[in-house]
Amino acid sequence: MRKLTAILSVLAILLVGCQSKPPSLDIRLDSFTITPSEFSLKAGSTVMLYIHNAGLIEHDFNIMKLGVNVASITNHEDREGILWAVSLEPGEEKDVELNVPSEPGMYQVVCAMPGHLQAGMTGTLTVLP
Ligand SMILES: [Cu+2]
Repeated sequence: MRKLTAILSVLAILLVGCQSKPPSLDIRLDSFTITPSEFSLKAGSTVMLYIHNAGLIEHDFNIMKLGVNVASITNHEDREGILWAVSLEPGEEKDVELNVPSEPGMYQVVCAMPGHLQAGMTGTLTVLP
């Protein structure tokens, strides 16, 4: 019985350990899609994003500032409306920590490489209160 108690204690510690890890989200970039194109995260939380560029060309993943909805991005260097960005070479995978904005709302997500937004690389991050 004592042994069982010991095993259960270890399991409990392991479970607590798991719960303290931030939630994660898989994001796949391809030519020319962002999957999932719509996702929701809790305001002010920390989330691990596992981002994979499955395409044969460079892509990036940008969260636009709240209220900035771009119809087109023609200049990759124009970073003014971008809140958070990561870029990936073909085949590259990155684990990155995202501090979700504290202001709830709909944030546009885009690939800012020339022409990619127009080709369909756009999505929506809903920040939940
Ligand atoms: Cu792209």
